[in-house]
Amino acid sequence: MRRMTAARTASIARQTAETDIRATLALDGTGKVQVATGIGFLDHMLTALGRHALFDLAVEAKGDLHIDFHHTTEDVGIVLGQCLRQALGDKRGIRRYGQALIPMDEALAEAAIDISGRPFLGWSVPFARDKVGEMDTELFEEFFRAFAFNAGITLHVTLKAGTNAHHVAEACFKALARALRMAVETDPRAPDSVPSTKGVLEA
Ligand SMILES: [Mn+2]
Repeated sequence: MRRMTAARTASIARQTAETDIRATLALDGTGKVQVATGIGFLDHMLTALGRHALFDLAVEAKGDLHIDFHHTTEDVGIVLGQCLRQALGDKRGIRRYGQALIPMDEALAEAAIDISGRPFLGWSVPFARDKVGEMDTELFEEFFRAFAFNAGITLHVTLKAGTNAHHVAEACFKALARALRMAVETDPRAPDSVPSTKGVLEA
């Protein structure tokens, strides 16, 4: 069966002493997003991620926010990464590579992805402020790393310009979204092959 018609979806529930998270992901969606993590700004970012990747995405997280937002942010990244890996299956027919350069007012962020099976995060995104809303800006790197490592992708995020922390974070999530959208798309020239000279992309 060609990937165009296969259901590229995932559903994962993960519970620890720190967080309880349920997520569903459909790669070939329409950008329908329903998220409730208890962290307003993270909900805003995940909404942008799903919308601009044209994923259907649902996330419900209950975390130990009385401590801080670290566990919940990182664990949502873990679960979404696991969802991406599961939804991609053997990666047959995908474009594999994706990149996006996304402006948001004065901010300009670039994301480059290789759905390689080799987890890596290159993160060059300085923040001028420690917080955006109630969220520590250092947590964005934690989210992106958890996502990349659990998805099994190589991901580089580079800030080219920007001073406003809200714009910087949002440009990074939108760049991730558009790069993902490109990388997971079916390649019409090779819809039935795994895009690797090895013939295999590690699941
Ligand atoms: Mn915004």
